[in-house]
Amino acid sequence: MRGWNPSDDGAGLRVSIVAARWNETIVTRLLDGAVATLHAQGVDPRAIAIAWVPGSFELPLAAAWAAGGAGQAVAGPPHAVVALGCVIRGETEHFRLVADAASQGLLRVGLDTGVPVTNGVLAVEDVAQAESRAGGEHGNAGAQAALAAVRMANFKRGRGAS
Ligand code: DLZ
Repeated sequence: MRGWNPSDDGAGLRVSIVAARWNETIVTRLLDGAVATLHAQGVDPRAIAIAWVPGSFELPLAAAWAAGGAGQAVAGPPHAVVALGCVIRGETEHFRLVADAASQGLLRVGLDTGVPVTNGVLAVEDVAQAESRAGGEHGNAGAQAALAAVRMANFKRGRGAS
């Protein structure tokens, strides 16, 4: 039996990030984590496009546009799209609707386009939980989504870890 691990090397990749403005302080930390990770993995800063959208509900459509090349800084469509958002439970069922729409929609964009779309959307009970996952004790979900994007892009282009 033979297995392989896609490379973590981001050289030559174009990555689009779509970020939701709702809970912007948290999402900015996710974005910082994602961008720092992409830089650390060797993605050219000029090949990273960032687009803000109103809320997490809008992320799937924005991801679909981004996957098609909208807003890309460097010529050519992205090899991967990273979606960032933060949905915090409120007093209504709207929380569940927004969180489910975002995750189901992002999955569908990836399946429909074949462009890897990674999910850095937090769905949490409160601000404390969000902070701990946006650079706190539970890491940074934006950084994790960015690394997943590099690995999935390399899976698709057939670059294995050495
Ligand atoms: C309306 C709404 C609510 C209640 N909560 C959040 C949230 O916690 N996180 C988030 O990203 N967006 C939220 N939104 C906004 C929706 O995502 C969307 O922008 C609006 O419903 C307009 O379509």
